[in-house]
Amino acid sequence: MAGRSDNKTMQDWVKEMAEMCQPDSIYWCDGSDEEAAKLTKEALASGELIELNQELLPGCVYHRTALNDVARTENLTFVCTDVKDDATPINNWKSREDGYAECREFFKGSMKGRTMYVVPFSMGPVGSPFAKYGIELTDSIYVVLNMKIMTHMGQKVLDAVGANGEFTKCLHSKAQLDLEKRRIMHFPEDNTIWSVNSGYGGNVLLGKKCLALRIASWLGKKEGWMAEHMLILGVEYPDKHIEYLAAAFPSACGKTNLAMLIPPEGLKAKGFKVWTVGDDIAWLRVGEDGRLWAVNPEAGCFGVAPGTSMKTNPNMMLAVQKNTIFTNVLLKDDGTVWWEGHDDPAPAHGIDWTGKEWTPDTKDKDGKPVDGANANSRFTVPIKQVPCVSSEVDNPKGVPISAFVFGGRRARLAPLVYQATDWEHGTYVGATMASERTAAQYGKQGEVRRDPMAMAPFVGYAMGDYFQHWLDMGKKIKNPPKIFNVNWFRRDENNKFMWPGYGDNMRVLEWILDRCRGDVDAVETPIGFVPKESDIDTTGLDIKPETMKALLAIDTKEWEVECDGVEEFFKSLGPRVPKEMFSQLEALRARLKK
Ligand code: OXD
Ligand code: MN
Repeated sequence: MAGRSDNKTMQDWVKEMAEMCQPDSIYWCDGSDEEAAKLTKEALASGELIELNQELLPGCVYHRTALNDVARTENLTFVCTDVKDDATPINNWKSREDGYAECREFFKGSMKGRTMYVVPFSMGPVGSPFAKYGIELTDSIYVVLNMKIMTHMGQKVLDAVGANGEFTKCLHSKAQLDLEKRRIMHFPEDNTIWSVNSGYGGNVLLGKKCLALRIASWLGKKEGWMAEHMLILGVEYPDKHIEYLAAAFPSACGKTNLAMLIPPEGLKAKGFKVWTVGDDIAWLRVGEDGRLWAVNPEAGCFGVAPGTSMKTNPNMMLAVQKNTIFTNVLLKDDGTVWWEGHDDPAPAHGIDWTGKEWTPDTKDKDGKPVDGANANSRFTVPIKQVPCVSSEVDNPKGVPISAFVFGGRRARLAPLVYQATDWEHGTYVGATMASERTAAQYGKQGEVRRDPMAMAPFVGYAMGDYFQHWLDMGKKIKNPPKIFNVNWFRRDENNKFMWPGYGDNMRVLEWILDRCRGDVDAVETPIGFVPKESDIDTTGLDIKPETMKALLAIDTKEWEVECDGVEEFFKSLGPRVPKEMFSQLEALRARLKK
């Protein structure tokens, strides 16, 4: 049975959008499994999806995007507001009027010959005080099926919105997948998102980056809460007590792996366990107890496939054995899938993400080996299939956060871990995060980019105001999380990673949470508190004491250069950067000089 709503505003809006896009028909989704089965069948028949081996991968399907449509297109993503300075300088900006006018041309008649699906979804458990409701209109079955995994979707949302409730108006059309006419537009003042000419997840699953980060960050500033690009995990102590932390890393820096890590043997033997609440986004509110409480607004994971293996992320490998949508990976002859970094050796033959015959010897016209899977190929999987999913994942109240962890990919400079002295310093630490570019964005890989709180592509308003919002929140939280920075990616003079990473990162999390519990002290340095070497448990790890020393070392000369880079960055953000950020910078410079 199709979805039903008596919300007149919603019905009028659907009608108006349909008049512009001119679909052949309109279908209101109810979110049922029967509906998903029917739509899957249709998409298999049209070729939008390919069926995988149902014995080996039950419920799994495969999808290829257009060749020019494999990642988020930040250069085509806009925040459209009345006042330009409310959105810039990091966001691309258009006035509301110009944003609508330009896109209207691209949407006109874009759904001819297709069905418009009306997808009611909730970010956050339906009925939770955190929840935000949205309706996505789309002409893509791939989008509908992904939304069913990634959000809480269906009739229950229409019921919760009721006749008068608010919802974010999301419009998506693949149109002709024309890169020239691709636009991802946010109208925070109208609680509206328009996305056209793309079929890539980050651009078209409008509940995720568009609503749960860009629009939500705007709402959070207005309403006094936070929408952050953070995983949420719980660490269970031997005494069964669970401490939660939230961590922000730029795209494709191993966030999904960290969210579901398996502690190394020594720590497992001590009784530590990790429980996953979320792998990408956290919404945080101040609770009655004065702590910050977090929910994961999503219901699924949209993870990067290459590099995922039983070594890097066994929980995820187990999760993606059923009911998973694979996008742009290599399709094997037996109807299963493979990607670079998979546990299995490369198959002798397959069809690559571009739809071409592939063997491990395939080379491009310059003689370079060709990958079978796109570097940003993905799997979409219900979070409940992750074996270590937290029992709190649907708790409408969320979980209390003891620590915030920031991190980036820095070959030098940042030590393995350090702790900020207080909330304001922590805000500075987050604001000055930087990382090397990854495959999740178009552009040159390897280049260093400043990425405050890993939110550079996702803050729906001016970055200076966002820093101010962090400072304002600090004043409201009586028992704020402690703030840390980690760097798993430090390299030695031979350019080799010094830290093993993956499950061994638990050794660092243990120190972080011990700091929160007041169980361990630290060395005070100009940049913050750093562990004593002996306080990171390296039992069973083949790591030399001098490597540990190098991992925790601070080179004041390098940090002085970093300060110059930070100053330049803050200045580039214009006059809205709070003065506290500049005083933090000057205080750091003074400490480095001492
Ligand atoms: C993601 C991203 O897909 O951050 O999560 O790009
Ligand atoms: Mn992300």
